[in-house]
Amino acid sequence: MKKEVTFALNYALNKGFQIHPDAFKILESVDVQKLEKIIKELIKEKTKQKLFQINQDDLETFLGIKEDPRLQSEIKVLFDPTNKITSGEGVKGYNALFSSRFNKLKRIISDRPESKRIKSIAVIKSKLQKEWEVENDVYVCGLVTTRNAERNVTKLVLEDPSSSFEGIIFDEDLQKTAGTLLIDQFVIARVATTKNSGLIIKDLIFPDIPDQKINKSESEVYAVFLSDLHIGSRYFMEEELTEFVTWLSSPDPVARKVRFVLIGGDIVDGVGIYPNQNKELVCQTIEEQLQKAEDLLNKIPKNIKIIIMPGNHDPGRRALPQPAIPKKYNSSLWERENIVMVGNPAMVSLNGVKVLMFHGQSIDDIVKTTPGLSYDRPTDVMKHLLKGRHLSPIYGSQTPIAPETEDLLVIDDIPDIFHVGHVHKAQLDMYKGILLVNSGSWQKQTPFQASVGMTPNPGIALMVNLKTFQVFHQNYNLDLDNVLQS
Ligand code: D5M
Ligand code: FE
Ligand code: ZN
Repeated sequence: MKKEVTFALNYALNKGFQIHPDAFKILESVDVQKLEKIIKELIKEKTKQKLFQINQDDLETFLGIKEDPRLQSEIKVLFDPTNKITSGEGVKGYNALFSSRFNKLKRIISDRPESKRIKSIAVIKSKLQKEWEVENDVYVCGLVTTRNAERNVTKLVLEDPSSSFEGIIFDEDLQKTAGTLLIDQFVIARVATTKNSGLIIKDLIFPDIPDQKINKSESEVYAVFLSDLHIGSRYFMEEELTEFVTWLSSPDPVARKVRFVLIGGDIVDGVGIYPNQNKELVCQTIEEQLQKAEDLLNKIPKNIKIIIMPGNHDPGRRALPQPAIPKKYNSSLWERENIVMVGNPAMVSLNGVKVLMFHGQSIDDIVKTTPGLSYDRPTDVMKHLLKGRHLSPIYGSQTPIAPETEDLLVIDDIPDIFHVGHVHKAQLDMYKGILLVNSGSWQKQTPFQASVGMTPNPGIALMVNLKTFQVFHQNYNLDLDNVLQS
C-alpha cells in the first residue's frame, strides 16, 4: 500500500472511522498530493452526518467519479476486413480487384442524374469508328490509368470493363481538376467529339458525398481519437501519454464522460519496419512493445471502450486492407472485455455515430503526386479521399495493396466522422457535414522526419462530444505553442 494511503487509513482510524476495503482501490488511484485533503474533508462531512464508515460510494460521490447510468456506450463494428481477407493470385487477383472497384463505384453513382446517360467506352468507340461522330454530352465512367499534361492540353486515359480511351482536355480550369485526379481513381467524364480531335473531355465529375444527415449520440459522451503512439520507439512520448491516460480517471467533468478511445494505427513502432530501426527502439520485440501498450491501456478505466486498429508499423500484414493485430502477439488485448480489435480500414458505430477509421498510408502517395496537397494539411487529403470515395486508389506506388477479390477500400458507407492518422499532424476539419479528424501522434519528431523536413505536432489529445460534435483538445506537449490549425 502507498504510504499516503496508509496515512489516510491511520488518520481515519484515529478519528474513529473505518474505511471499507472497496474504497482502498479508489484511494490508491487518487493523486497523492490531494489525498490528505480529500480524506480530511470527507471525515469532516461524515462526522456531521454521524456516519463513521467511509465506503466506495462516499468516495465516488465526493470525487465526482460516480458512474452516470444514463450515459450510453454502445459499440458496434459495422465493417472489419479481418475475416474478409481472401487475396486472389497475381494478375487475376488484381483484375478482380479493379473490376470490383469499378462496379462498386458505378453503384455508388447510380443515383446521380448523369448516371442514366453513361455509355460504355466500347460503345462510344465503335460509334466513333462508324460515324466519326457521337451525340454530344455523352457520359462515360472509368478508372484513370494515365494522366499527362502536355503544353496546353491534358490527356487522360480512362478504362472501364469494356475498353479504354484517351480523352483530351483543352479547358484550363478543367485541366486543373484533372491535375488532382489520382491514378486508378474512379471518375465520370462528359465527352464530346469533333471531326478531327477524337474525344474531348468537357467535364469531370467525382463520385463525392451527397448531402446527408449526420447521426449523433443521444447521450452526451466523448470519444478520444489517438493514433501513432509508436510504443517501443525511443521517441514515444511515454510520460505525456501516461499523463493523458491518468487524466481519464480524474474527476474532470469531460473525463467523466469519455466512453470511447479510438487508436487509429501505429500503436507500436514495430520491428524491421525501416533500416537500422533497432537503434531507435527501446523495446526490441513486438511482444515487448505490445506488452507496454497493454500496461498503458490498463490504466484506462474499464467503463471506457478501446478500439485498436493497426497501421503500417503494427504486426499482421503490410498490404491494405490489414487484418487486426494477430492474437499471437498479445492475447490479453484480444481477451479484455473493453477492447475491440479491428483491421484497417474499419467502420464502427459509437452510440449510433459512424466512424470510419483508416490509418492513412495512401496520404504519402497522394501528396507526392497531387498539386496543392501537402503533409501539413492532411484533412485536405482526407477530403480528396471522400470525394473519390476510395481510401487508397493509387496502385503500384509506396502503399502496398493486396489483390483482394473485393475492393474493401471503396468508401461505400458514408461515415459521420472520418478518423485518420499516419502523418503525425493533429488536425480537424469538416467536409459535407462529416467531421474530419487527423489524430496526430505521440511520437516526437524522428531523425528521419527531420531529414525530410516533416514537422509533426505530437502530444495533442483530440476529443469529440458525440452528442453535439463539439471538439475539444488537450495539449501535453510543452514544445508546442501553435497547437492546432484547421
Ligand atoms: O509515418 C510517419 C510519417 O513519416 C508519415 O507522414 C509518412 C512519413 N514517412 C515515413 N516513412 C517515409 C518514407 N520512407 N518516405 C517518405 N515519408 C515517409 P510512419 O508510418 O509513422 O512511419
Ligand atoms: Fe505513424
Ligand atoms: Zn504510419
